[in-house]
Amino acid sequence: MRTTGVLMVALASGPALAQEAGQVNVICSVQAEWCNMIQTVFARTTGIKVNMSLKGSGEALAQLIAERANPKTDVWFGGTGDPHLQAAEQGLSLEYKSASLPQLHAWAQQQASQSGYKTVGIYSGPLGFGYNTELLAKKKLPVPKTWADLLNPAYKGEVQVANPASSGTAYTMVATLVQLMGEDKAFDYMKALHKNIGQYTRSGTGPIKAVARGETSLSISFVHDGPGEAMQGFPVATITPAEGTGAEIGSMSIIKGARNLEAAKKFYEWALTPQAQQFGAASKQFQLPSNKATPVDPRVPDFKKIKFIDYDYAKYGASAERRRLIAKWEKDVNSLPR
Ligand code: S7P
Repeated sequence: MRTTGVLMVALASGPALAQEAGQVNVICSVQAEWCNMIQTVFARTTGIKVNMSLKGSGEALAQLIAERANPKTDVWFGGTGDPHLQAAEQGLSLEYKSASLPQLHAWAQQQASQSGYKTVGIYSGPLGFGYNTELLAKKKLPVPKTWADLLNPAYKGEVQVANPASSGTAYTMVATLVQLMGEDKAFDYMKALHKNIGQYTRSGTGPIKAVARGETSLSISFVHDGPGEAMQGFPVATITPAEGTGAEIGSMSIIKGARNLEAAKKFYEWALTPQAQQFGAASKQFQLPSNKATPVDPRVPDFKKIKFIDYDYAKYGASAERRRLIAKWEKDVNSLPR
């Protein structure tokens, strides 16, 4: 079923309730089309108004820390799992055990249990490379197949990745490399890679959009963000590195002190249903949904074909570790000339 088909069925399946059942304030960390779709459908089917603000994972966590004394957010939907774990550790999110937990994949349940049920997995997606097929061919550059390939001097200025201080995607890269290579070698690697970086962007989704639009040849990105760009007609493809890679566990948390707690719980429960989880693919975003009963779109990356590291979500989602690695990246990598 195509995008509009799923949306039309969802809108037709519930009565258009008057906006009298309250409201819920949601920070949404997936891309705009998905956020807009769930905002519309949830409001239409429950009568609860959704005040939605769009923010990447790193920025969302910064906002929640800033509003800790007087929370304005009820639910944080989506975004990489590490900052959700940090929010849990810092007491920013509320313990809540959904009755739907047994319906979720083990990785989503594990995200919940290791946070003390202060967050839950809603999707997963692998980290890899995006590349512009036309630009690489025009510049006679090879498609990188490994992390090592990205150090090819021919890629000087051709690679974009986000800044780990502002982006959960880029932090996933740092944590992945540290786990894959060991910390010293990973930092040597990132120093070498720095020479090939044209730009560190603020948001994690920026680099693959830049690749798609021909502004740069290569990106380090979540590979599930590739097909949506290709569906718009851009010459973009993705690959995961042969040495192994990490995956995010996109998560959702209810905020401690939520002013609209009942509405927040309704939104949270709804977001874990297969019906709601279909809106990812319906809005051209191809993460693997966490509910085992959600139909999986064929454009979702095939996890069985990807070599994954055994990502330690508890360790790399801990505040002290994230702060330490980001500070080290700023000092040892970002400060170097390019
Ligand atoms: O498709 C959206 C996505 O890649 O973006 C999310 C996240 O907001 C990225 O945040 P950063 O800007 O902090 O990197 C991912 O969870 C999601 O898969």
